[in-house]
Amino acid sequence: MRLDYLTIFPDYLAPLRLSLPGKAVESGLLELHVHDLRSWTTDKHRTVDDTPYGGGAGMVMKPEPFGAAFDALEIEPGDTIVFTTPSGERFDQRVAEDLATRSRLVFACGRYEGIDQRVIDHARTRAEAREISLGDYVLNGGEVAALAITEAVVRLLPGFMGNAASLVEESHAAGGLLEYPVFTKPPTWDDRSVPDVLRSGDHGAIARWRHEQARRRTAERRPDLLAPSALADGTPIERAVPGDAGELMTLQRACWVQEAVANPGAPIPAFAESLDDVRAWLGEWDTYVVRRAGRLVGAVRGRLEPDGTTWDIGRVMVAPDVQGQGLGRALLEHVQAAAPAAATSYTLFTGAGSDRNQRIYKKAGFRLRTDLPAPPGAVVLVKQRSHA
Ligand code: JD8
Repeated sequence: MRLDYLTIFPDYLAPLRLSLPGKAVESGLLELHVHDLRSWTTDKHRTVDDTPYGGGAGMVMKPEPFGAAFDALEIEPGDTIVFTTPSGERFDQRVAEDLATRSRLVFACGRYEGIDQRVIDHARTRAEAREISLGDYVLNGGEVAALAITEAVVRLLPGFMGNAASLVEESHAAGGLLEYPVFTKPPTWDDRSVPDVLRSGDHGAIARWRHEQARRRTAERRPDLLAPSALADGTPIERAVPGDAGELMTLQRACWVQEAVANPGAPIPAFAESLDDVRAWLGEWDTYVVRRAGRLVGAVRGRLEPDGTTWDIGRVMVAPDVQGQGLGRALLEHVQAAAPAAATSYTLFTGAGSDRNQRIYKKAGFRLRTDLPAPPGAVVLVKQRSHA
């Protein structure tokens, strides 16, 4: 990837050479070019700004230097010009992942009151042009944003980060949760000990603990990052609590009575479970419920398998009298969105004879996997998680 920066403060971008490992530049993975915009001025004062048409405070950056710079840098259609600006699209991990697919980014860093609009309009005629904001606060120029965007993008380039696995776990990847708490030696410091589970060697328990910690942190600090918590009609999708066990048992019996009648004698755990059984699994699964008029009418559960990367989905349940309204699909989407960042695939079981359910899951992107073990009378469907 080639990175160009147009700025009137080239020294501001000197940290680029410190923060991006030199070996990435030496290996050719990265090409960095910082340009002083004044190189493309033509007057003796090297003027880059002028008073705003229409009046108002401050100065506006003139279009000519940018135009001359774009020509000199030979910017072409396959390039991407990034204008950092408070009025741009909000920069986040998804934008970083998108920009990381480009072969060349040219950062146009404004100052003063901003860049003459005709520069942006011109840029759109010769390349992809993106106006990107670092966040909802006002800086004095675009260089800080260019540095932040650069770091977030470059670290995603294949081969840049030594341990690619750490990229997968990161919280803001694919709409994930906040980071879980991390610990290192010594085992006790300031009379504070590292959680026992992290020293247990039980990778499944560790993954579940980390997921729960991340969920708790996210719910406390950034509930907006949690999976969409409502149906299209505004009905909330809520986390089940232990007190929901009775209604969940009733719902699952209602949902499976049809299957039990259709398949006499078939083993249907969901139909046979007691209230204590439901209470038990409620403590092990992330379970989500939907209520209508105070009645529990839909539920779904998910949990991370011991491998730490497979999100196990189960008990997609919709009360028989409200089926056919898209509630099952919404619950299935919700439980996928709620999967932890570490999850790379989803898996679920359904009745071997449940053609309708299998059609629904296949339509949702799941694929039948007859090569994988399944409980008696059931089949496995799997879906790879897309990080789009
Ligand atoms: C580029 C000039 C200053 C902005 C008058 C203050 C990004 N998230 C962000 N906040 N601020 C910027 C940003 C600010 C800039 C320029 C980016 C060029 N300014 C101007 C308008 C109001 N002054 C940014 N990315």
